[in-house]
Amino acid sequence: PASASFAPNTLITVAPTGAETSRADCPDLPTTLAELAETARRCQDAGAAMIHIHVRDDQHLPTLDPGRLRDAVAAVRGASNLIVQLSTGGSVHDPLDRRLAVLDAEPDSCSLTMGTTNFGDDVFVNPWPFVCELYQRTQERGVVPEFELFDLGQVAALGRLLERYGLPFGGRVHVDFVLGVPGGMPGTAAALAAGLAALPEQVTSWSATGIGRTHLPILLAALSHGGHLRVGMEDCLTFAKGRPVRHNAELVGRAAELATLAQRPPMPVAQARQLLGLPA
Ligand code: KMH
Ligand code: ZN
Repeated sequence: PASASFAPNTLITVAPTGAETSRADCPDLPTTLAELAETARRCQDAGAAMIHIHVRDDQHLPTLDPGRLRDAVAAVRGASNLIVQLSTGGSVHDPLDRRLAVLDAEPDSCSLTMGTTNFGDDVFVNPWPFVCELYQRTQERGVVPEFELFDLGQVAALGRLLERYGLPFGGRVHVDFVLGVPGGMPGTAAALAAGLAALPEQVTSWSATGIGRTHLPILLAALSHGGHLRVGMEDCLTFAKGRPVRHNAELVGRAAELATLAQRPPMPVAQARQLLGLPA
């Protein structure tokens, strides 16, 4: 099973921006298209193969504006070869129809969260009919989903989804555990192990990310369990105690070093496309 097999190399995904942090609180957060493009280039150089994108508007606020999403996809493709994954999670305030329309921007991949989660003081809303609708649209549009798992029940829900609608476009099933959200699974190795033990048999690869102070422990746990990595300022703004992250490439570079130390160096983009079932 995917949970037990050790991939030769490590897919590193960077999630550089997110929807929760304000530019005022974090001036180094990349929010403009130029910053996104520069981030993509530097993160690829540092070892990333995929980028998970949340877009901001001219006021640096989260947006799902269709034109802006298309521009972001073009900006990243112009600056790098990274696999482009758009967030369909958006922010907790985004309506479901806007989130479905993200696929119109024609990314390689999109995030697809497997259930509703309390999200700090907010609620990240993912009703089952929405999950099914979004999944079927990815199949129709030829977009490879990355299933986001914030809680153990969502792992079981993925099994139900795959049973009912079959495999994703490309035939591979890649999931990402997001641990440490207040309201979701805690950011512990034990929670990750429980998630891995529950994975449906169709899953072919997995990554994990820990939010906030769980970032580094979960990175190490993922490496030691043979998984892939997601890092970035969406998930973690502190590089070390008292030392903020200055650039996403720092987090990617550290992940690449640790993966190399674990004898699973960063996966080149071409190999990552194969892993995810994307055309060469
Ligand atoms: N911003 C969160 C509410 C995703 O990108 O798909 C949802 C999120 C998950 O970040
Ligand atoms: Zn996201």
